[in-house]
Amino acid sequence: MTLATVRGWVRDASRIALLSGAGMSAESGVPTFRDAQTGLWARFRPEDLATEDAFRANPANVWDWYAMRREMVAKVAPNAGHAAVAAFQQRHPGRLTVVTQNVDGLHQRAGSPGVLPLHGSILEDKWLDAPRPCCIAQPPVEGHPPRCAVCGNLRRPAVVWFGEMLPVAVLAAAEAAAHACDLMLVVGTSGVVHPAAGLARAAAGRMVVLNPEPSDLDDAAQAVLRGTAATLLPQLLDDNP
Ligand code: BV8
Repeated sequence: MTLATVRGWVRDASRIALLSGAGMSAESGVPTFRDAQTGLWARFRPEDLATEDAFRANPANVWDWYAMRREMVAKVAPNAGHAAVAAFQQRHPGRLTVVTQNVDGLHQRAGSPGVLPLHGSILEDKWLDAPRPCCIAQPPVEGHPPRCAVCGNLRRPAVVWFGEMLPVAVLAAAEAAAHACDLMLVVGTSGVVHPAAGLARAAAGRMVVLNPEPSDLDDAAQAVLRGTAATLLPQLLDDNP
């Protein structure tokens, strides 16, 4: 299928779901997890660090990994792909829903409304164990990680770790968007992580993969556009006939 065909599908679609992964933010300078196996995070395997067990075993190590990523995310900006999606949403209120696996907040910073963040946010923290009155009574003591001065409860990144449930309401809204859409654009994901990747296969409408490389979702797609988010999305979402 060509870009022109998919542009026609976008034009004809009344409800579009967009599922994004780490590749959506690659052109903003955020390494993807695939790159992590070779790139900046070569020394860390996300699956080994992004778990509650890893955090409990070595809170400082995991906290510092997230602090480094948070610092990096604070320095980057949304790219032309994020901007094209947000602009389309502003021109066509309610017609496109963003469901993201990313924790970097770049869709939100680009101005996309109603983003469904399946895996939470790297920019926020929460208590590791259910907070007690002492945890709420005063600010946590600074540290790697910060902790409650009284009971020692730790702060942790407000992301969904491997082995943790996704936020129920966010996942339900994402599933509803997939089931209601007549077109799903799957942008920058290897399709390896579940249940997020399953949303692409649950799309009621046509499913289109946008990815410079083959992905685990290509076989289920009605079209695969080999290209990057910042190149393809402005071409797909520009409203021109
Ligand atoms: C759950 C937040 C169950 C953290 C993330 C054993 C035990 C428990 C669970 C499992 C298990 N085995 C399997 C599972 C399921 C597991 C899973 O899927 N594992 C994988 C590794 C097989 N899933 C879970 O654990 C989920 N929870 O199952 O709970 C449960 C049920 C009941 C009760 C209790 C529990 C939770 C999964 C969420 C994990 N958290 N993120 C953090 O960020 O640190 S996932 C994390 O990795 C990212 O958020 C992202 O979603 C994922 C990486 O995937 P991608 O986004 O696809 O990124 P990737 O680098 O892989 O690919 C990038 C793509 O972009 C590539 O295709 C590339 O070609 C492309 N690209 C590159 N440049 C560009 C581009 N595309 C476009 N433009 C470009 N410029």
